[in-house]
Formats: sequence, C-alpha cells, structure tokens
Amino acid sequence: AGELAGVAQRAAEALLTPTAPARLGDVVPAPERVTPDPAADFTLTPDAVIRVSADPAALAVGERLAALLRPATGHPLPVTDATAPQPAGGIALVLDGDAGLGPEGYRLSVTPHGVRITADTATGLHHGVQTLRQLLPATVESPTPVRQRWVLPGGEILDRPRYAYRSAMLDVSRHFFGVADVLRVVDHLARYKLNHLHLHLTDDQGWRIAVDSWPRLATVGGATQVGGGPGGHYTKGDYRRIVAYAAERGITVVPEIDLPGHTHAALTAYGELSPDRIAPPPYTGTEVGFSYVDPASGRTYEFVADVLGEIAALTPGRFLHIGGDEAFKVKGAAYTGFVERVQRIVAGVGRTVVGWHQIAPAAHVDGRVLQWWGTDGDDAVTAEAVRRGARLILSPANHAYLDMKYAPDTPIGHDWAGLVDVRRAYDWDPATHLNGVPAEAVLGVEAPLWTESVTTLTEAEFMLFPRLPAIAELGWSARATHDWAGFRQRLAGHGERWSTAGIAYHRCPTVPWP
Ligand code: TNX
Repeated sequence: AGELAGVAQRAAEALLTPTAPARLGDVVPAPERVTPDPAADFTLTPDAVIRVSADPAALAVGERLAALLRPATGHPLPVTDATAPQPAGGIALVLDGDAGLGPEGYRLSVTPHGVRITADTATGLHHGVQTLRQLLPATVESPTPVRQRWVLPGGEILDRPRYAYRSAMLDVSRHFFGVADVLRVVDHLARYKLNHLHLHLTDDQGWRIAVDSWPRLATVGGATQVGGGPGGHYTKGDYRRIVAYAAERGITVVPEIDLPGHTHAALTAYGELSPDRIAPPPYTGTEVGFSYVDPASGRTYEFVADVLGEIAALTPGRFLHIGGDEAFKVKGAAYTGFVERVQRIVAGVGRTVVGWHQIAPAAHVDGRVLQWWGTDGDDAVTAEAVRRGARLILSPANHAYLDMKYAPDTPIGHDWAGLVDVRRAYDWDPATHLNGVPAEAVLGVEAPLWTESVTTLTEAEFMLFPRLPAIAELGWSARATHDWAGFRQRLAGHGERWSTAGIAYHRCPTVPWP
C-alpha cells in the first residue's frame, strides 16, 4: 500500500506545473566555479534517501539536511550511512579526506540520478548543503508541506572560501537577546556560509555572561539594558549551548569582553574596579566613552584574569576579543600599558587576541588581530601595527555596519557613518580597502550589529537582510565573481525564501525583488 501511495503521489506531482528550476549559478555567496548541464536536472522524489559517509559529524550534517527538507517536501528522507546499498535518486554526502577542497570547500554534482556532495570535512559538507538548499525552489523554506516538483538544476559546482574569517557580530549588551534568538541568528549565518559569530557580551548597559568568580557582574551588571528594560544574561549552560549549536554549523563563537572602556555595567556590580571605588547606578542611555576600569589598580588585572580565564574555559575557539574601543578617558601610556597587560593575559590562557583597531599602538603579540571599523581607508597607525605583524578583520562602518540606516526613512538605526544600502554593503574590496595594508594581512570580514536601537529579533533580521548576504559574499566569493548587476539578480530570488521562512527583510529599491 505504501508503494502504491508513492506511485500515486509521483503521478500527482508530475501533473503539477513544473516551476522553473533555479539556475545552477543562482547561489549566494557566488560559488568559485559553476558548470551547468541543462540536460541533467534532478527531481527529489518521495522515496529519496540521504546516504552519508560513516562519520558522526557527517551523519549530523545529513540529519540536519533531512530536517531542512522534510517540512516543505513532506518526504520521509531517511538518513543512512554509506554501508547501505546506494538507492536510485538520492542525495549522497561523501567525506573524502583526499578531495583536495580544503577545510571548508565542497563539490556538488547534480545528475538525473541524484545529488552528490563531496568534501574533505564535515564543515565542507555543511556548506554544500546550504548550496543544495538554495538550488531547490524557494518553497523549500516553508514550515508546512507544499505540493511542488522538487527540481534541482543539473551540473557541477566547485566551491571554496576566499577568506578564513567570515563573521557577524551581535551586540547583546545594549539590548539582550535570549538563547533562542541567538540560535536563529546562527542559522542565518550558516545559510550564507559565515564561520564566526562575535558576541559583544559586555558594555555600559549590561554584562551578559555569568562569571563564577565575580557573580554580581551578571546578576547586578546584567539587570537592565538601553531604555531600562529587564536585560538578562547567559548562564554558562546557555553560553555552552550557543557554542555547541554554532559549532555544529561550522561556526566559531568569538566572545568579547570590552575593556578598559564600555565597562559601566561591571562598575555597577563592583565599585572596587572604578577609579573612585564607588559603584555607580545602572546606565540605560546610549552615550559612549565615559566609563573605564582603573588601569592603575592591581585588582583590575585580577578581575581581567579571572573573567578571561573563565571565558576561555567555556570557549573552544582560538579567539578572545578584548574590545579596546572608545576608552577616551584612558589615554597614552596608561592605555597601551593596559592593553599590553591584557594581551599577555589572553596569551596566558592560550588564546589569540582580537581587539578593535584602537589597540593598534600597543606592542605586538603573536597572532594578534585588529578589527578595523573606520570609515576612511587611510589609517597609518593600523597600517604600522600590520607591519609589526598584526592581521586584520575588516568592518568598515560605512559599508559593513548593520546598525546604519538603509535610507533616511529607515525607522531604526544610526547614520553617523552614513547610510548603508545593500549596494554600499557590497561594493568594496577587503583586499585593497586600507592603504598600506597588503592583501595577505586581511584575515577576513565581519558585519557588526550594534543594538542601541534594535530591540527585537524581528528588528535585528530587518537590519541583517539583505545586507548580511552582501558581506558574506565579500568574505566567501573569489573577487573575479564580484559583480553588482549579477549579485542583485541572485539576491532578488532570496526575498521569497526569507518571506517563506518568516523573515521580515528590507526591500531595498535597488534590488529587483519579485
Ligand atoms: C561605535 S564601533 C561603537 C559602539 C557603538 C557603535 C554604534 C565600536 C567599536 N564602538 O560602541 O555601539 O559605534 O554604531
């Protein structure tokens, strides 16, 4: 009876108006090499099986692929390991350590007989799955079954990233975002093949991570936010959940403890860190640059070592971000001396330091990374730090800041770095953006979302879409693929995907949304 039902369903599907398949190159970020074969389209039928190399991480990718496809297709899509006989018409995820595609690359081939994704690593398979998802009709994003022929365009894609660091930042301090919201943001990053999530965990308005050795940081320092709402913080268990969920999707969490400025929330919890030793009342406004921990007090460095030690123990990734921005009241040698001491503490816990580019004047330490957020490509101090060995993450505020307004009438966001429409987000080159910085010094790109004016997940998504995919493409795609005319066409097709997935996005007038 099951078999008959399958036959009947296939007959019914054949009668459906076939939607034009996506074209093989219609993928964001643009793949390195696309070889279409119009004679080789494949239709995913109800009897399809997902066959995966017998490896736990690869099998987990297979299970997530099945979970992505089941709701809209209604197909059972059982996941089996590679020892099962190869069924006709299925999807194969093949782990091949000799594929030569690097730590994140993949090869995807579509023939009338099935889809095969090959990669050296489970992360590569995961990226290939994101491409596969985009090659199905937009209705695949539906949370409920859709009557539809699930056609994939035939041919082969070979794909690898341009940069090793591709990231977005979420400021959970100015407004707190709970674990469920953060996991959904992780899903958005995964969709566009980003591989880092920078969490801005502390600032003047809130301290968002539990620290056992200084418990009031979270309980007192986390109790409010911009505008005076209740705020909140992550328990260590919450944070571990975020780290694990991200890791399953090829994403490394980069935690930021912003020092020595942007520390008002910490001072409300521990007055002893303040230059006057008095704990101030909470701050719920949006000014910057007024607070600092006392760089002349030994207690401050005990605090930093305790906090960074606990954060490092929770964080498997190699990077710890120490902030360093806008510490206007800690000047000259007091500032560089503080940063150098904190850089040594980070090295002491076995991690690589990242800081906003204001830390450039401090001495070099092995591997250090500066995150450049300026708006003018002439920055002699940052270029000099690069000559001394620093590498760069590029987040130019006038291109990559997701809290900038799209247009004068955007209801939320800032405009101190100008308006950032999707074209402005897309039209720059990380390799040549900063004068005096060689292309090899660029580790990658990051799109930060500051949340002074962003209060809900829906508002965050409105600021992310469609600019996050633009920055993701700068990070992933070879420069040779860079082309605004082509990008706006490919991006346009994603509007329907986002709507179907319940994501409210900004309909930039420069993109031909359907
Ligand atoms: C500057 S960029 C800041 C943040 C603000 C942001 C608002 C940077 C490292 N610091 O504290 O939230 O501008 O756009």
